[in-house]
Amino acid sequence: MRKYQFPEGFLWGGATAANQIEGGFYEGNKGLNIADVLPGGKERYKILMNPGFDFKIHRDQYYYPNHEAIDFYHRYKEDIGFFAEMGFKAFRMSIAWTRIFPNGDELEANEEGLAFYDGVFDELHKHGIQPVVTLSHYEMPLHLVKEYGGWRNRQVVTFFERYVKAIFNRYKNKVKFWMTFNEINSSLVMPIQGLGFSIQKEEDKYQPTFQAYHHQFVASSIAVKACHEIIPNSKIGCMILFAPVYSFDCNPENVMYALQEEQLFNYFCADVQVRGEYPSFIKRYFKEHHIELEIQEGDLELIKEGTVDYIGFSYYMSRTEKKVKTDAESAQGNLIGGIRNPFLKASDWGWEIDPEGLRISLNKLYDRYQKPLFVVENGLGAYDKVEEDGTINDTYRIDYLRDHIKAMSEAIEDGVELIGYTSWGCIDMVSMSTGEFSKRYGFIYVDKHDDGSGSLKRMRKKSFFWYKDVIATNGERL
Ligand code: BGP
Repeated sequence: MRKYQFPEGFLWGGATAANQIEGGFYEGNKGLNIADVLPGGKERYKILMNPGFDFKIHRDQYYYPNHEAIDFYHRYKEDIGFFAEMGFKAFRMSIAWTRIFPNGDELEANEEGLAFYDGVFDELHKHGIQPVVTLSHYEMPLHLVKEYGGWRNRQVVTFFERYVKAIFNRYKNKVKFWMTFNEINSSLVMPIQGLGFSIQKEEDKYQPTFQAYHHQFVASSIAVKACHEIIPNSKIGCMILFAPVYSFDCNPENVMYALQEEQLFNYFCADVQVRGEYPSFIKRYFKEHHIELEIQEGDLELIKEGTVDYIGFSYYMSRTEKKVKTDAESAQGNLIGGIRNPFLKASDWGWEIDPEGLRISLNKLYDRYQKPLFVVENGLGAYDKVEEDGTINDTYRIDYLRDHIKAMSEAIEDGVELIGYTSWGCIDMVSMSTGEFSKRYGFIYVDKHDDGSGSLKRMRKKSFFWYKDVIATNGERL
């Protein structure tokens, strides 16, 4: 039986995002961000996928059903204690941009916000846990959305530069691992969260989206260069949602379609941030969709210089595609579309489960970029049940994670340089795509429910003890 081995110093841990765990909605002079005003429940899923949602109209109608999320803002010491008990080497979190610049366009940073994250980083270091920080995790300041139109407006590059330089200078002795925009490529299907605007008309889908992307690429390059200048030995990565695209069959038309989907969705953003230039395949796409970017003097040089040190990515599923498909064939629940794969089972939310797909993803990404990889999200959203005796037997989650960890070990054997694994949702939190609590990912159960009720009590699940053992044996005991 092959031993599943991982390199010494492998960064085992867990991942979260400010808007999904912190709460502290208005505390510490925090401003509202996009995630704060998206509704919970099924409404959210509709809005994320609905091109017609306009913040100018809806902005004050919705508030997160859970201003307190899981109240990490007040309970972070307790939660970090749990992560330390599991033996975490790394903890992925985001800094909420609006704790540091409540509106996003201020000149001075908000000291209360800076002080909060000082406390979190100090607590992590007390337990020997590396913070891995996402600069923007779907948490763009609402003011920049409403008053500037999100990333379509070039001025946002300046505001982002001010934000990242403030936090790099403040935390230069506390944080070594950074990443820029969470799942930057997801805006190709869900622009609201990443780019801060929604598509009102089909023809708006192209020019504004790719111009906004250009601004984000420039901003990412500025952040990478500033990070290296301010924090010696820092590692800053891009972060993409990666789902390998399978052709439904060996029909060359379907294979070509799958390749084009893979190029655009999986590689376009990463190519720019990793290779430092627009990929050749995008020229035809721009021509066919009448996209002409407004590129300022120096932008392309900046993008060339500001390439990332590693590729962080989320992996939940693969995607199966064919050129001509019917709605009836679609893979329900997969946020990124595609059709059902007859060889795969799906989660309760329709996300297809494909551990081999993670090995495929790692090989594809490493073959393409030959830079270190970091799996910064992977996990199973499920309905967990607290038994009479208080135990939570999430054996299904252990099975899911075990299979994905084995796939990572195989990929390392294949020659892939993999630096860490921060399982998504190491503690129960608000689901990004549905705003629900019932979609649980954590090793730690949080007593909070979709109707907002609950004591917020934390409880260890069966997977808590299993993952602790995985980390203690550096992945050998699965
Ligand atoms: C990713 C996001 C995370 C997380 C994850 C799980 O797209 O980066 O924020 O939420 O999806 O998604 P969900 O919470 O909808 O199950």
